[in-house]
Amino acid sequence: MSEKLSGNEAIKKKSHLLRGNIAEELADSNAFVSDESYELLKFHGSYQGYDRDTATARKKQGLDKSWEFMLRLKMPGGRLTAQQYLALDGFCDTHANGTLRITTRQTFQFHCIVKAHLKPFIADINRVLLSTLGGCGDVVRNVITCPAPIRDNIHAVLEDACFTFAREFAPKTEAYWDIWLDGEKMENYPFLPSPSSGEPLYGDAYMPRKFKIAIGQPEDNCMDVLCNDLAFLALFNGQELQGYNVAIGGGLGMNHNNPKTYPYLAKPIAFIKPADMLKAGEAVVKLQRDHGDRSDRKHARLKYVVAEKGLGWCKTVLKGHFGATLYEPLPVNAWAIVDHVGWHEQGDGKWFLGVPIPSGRIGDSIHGVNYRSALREVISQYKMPLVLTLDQNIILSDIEEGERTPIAALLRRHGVRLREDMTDLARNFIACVALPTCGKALAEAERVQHPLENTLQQLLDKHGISNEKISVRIAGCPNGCPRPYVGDIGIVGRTPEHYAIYIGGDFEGTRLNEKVFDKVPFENIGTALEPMLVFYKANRQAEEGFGNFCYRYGIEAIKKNAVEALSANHKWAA
Ligand code: SRM
Ligand code: SF4
Repeated sequence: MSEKLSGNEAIKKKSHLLRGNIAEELADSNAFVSDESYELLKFHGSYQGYDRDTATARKKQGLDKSWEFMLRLKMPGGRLTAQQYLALDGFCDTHANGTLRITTRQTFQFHCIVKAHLKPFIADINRVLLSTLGGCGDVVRNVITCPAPIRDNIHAVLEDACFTFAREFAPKTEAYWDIWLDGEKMENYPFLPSPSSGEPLYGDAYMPRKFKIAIGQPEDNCMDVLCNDLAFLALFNGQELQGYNVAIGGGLGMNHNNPKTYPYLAKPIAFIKPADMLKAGEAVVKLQRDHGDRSDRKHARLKYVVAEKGLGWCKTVLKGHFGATLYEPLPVNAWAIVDHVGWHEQGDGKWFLGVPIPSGRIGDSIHGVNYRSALREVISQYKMPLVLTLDQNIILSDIEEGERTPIAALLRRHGVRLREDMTDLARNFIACVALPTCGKALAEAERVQHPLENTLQQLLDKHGISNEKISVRIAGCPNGCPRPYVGDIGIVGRTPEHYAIYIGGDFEGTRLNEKVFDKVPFENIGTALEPMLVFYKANRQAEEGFGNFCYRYGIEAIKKNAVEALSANHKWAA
């Protein structure tokens, strides 16, 4: 580790707890902010970007980029009320591009906000008791957990743990209220602590990098718990919580062609008793706060500490902070994912409905479907509590038996496909935002989900495997936002209109997949996958998923077979 700190460390340290020059720059006449404020704004929930669709044409005309901001809420466990949703629905017209975007970490993003609207937008969000503080930046990000509104002790425990962490690890700086609300402080904030004049846990340099926490259970790994820096795996005996297996060091970001960066799944390090959960969480945050690499942001996540220093070393440091016994992790035999989309009983006589939203984009006239109007109408009428899922969908809860038919009819009237109207492939398809708003995108993702899904579905139909449960995740770049490295099939942007293809992860999210092809043109993705799917159909065992089959058979063997089957005309298959 070099001694020289990265530029971001100096920016954080001299910012007076995230204040910097943000207030002054919000008031000036520029359409953009400085590099320093760009970094600090992330902690407040916003990224500055520009419209990548128009950038080249504007440059040719001698015009500046069309600057815009993204805003991300922090919404622990994805929970919100009908009133909050309806307020956000209105704000996306007033301040953004007329859409709400559900993220892969259970919250909302808004896009295309001009600078003058940032402050009123954030103030509006706070006035409905939601927040953007810590949505991005080097802090504990949105804490995630199972979204299923099942009214039993298991789900109450998971939700309670999620809210506890969200409250404890929220940044405490007063700068947020001063900048966005002119010092006004909201009463009855559900998840935020009272602001204070210091940051007792983080200190003035905050964390070395983003830090992600998930609370899950092996019986339902719907949040890909092992992709987080800190994963709590709740272990129950019936409804009774026994304690948590703690796993550390998950993270997916990497760079193509830089083997020093890699995706990594969190490694189990200890079992702890229920009462020690918060103390254990704090110990892991302190481990990363003190030992994460602050000299190189590409090497700053906890995964590199775990991979390079080893679990034994990490455990010794944790013990120093923890002070109590860290037991050996308990064995976990079977992992599963429960589908929360569709109709489900809550356990209290009521129902919940998981509504599928392709790529999480809630707008109107999207491939002929009015998602936004549908949700606004149903939520206005029934006022049900809502939960966002980890795969970009939304759950309507507390539905009475007699309300089921009219609710389904209302949604279908706007063209919304319910679970029973869609294939397993469509159900298990995730795409990240990518172009035109994401500054990191090398290729399209969200905007090509629809045609790609159609191509792949036609392939499955052609080969008589239409009903296979195969997860497909497409990302515009290797950062891993739609978690492409833990699905059956990962498709990762490489250069404009070209993708790397990964296979051999498992549907349950416990194993990383591996790259088989590089720089495949978008129109050839189906061609590349076809021989593998044909081989799968011919050689799989009963009930064997595509990723598990590839892993059992050997990724190299699957690739070799595919290369032989493909025409020599395909350079990428050579
Ligand atoms: Fe992400 C950066 C979108 C979940 C790994 N991610 C970005 C940025 C902010 C681009 C940037 O840095 O300029 C993207 C904003 C695009 C836009 O226009 O809106 C972005 N990430 C997203 C979302 C919206 C994807 C989605 O389609 O839903 C997800 C928002 C999560 C949230 O609500 O907090 C999102 N990002 C993830 C996940 C998945 C997860 O956390 O479960 C990962 C992989 C896990 C991990 O953290 O390693 C992820 N995002 C990254 C990385 C790679 C980090 C690394 O360690 O290398 C970056 C780049 C970075 O941080 O430098 C990144
Ligand atoms: Fe952007 Fe890459 Fe994340 Fe997709 S995976 S949202 S392209 S950073």
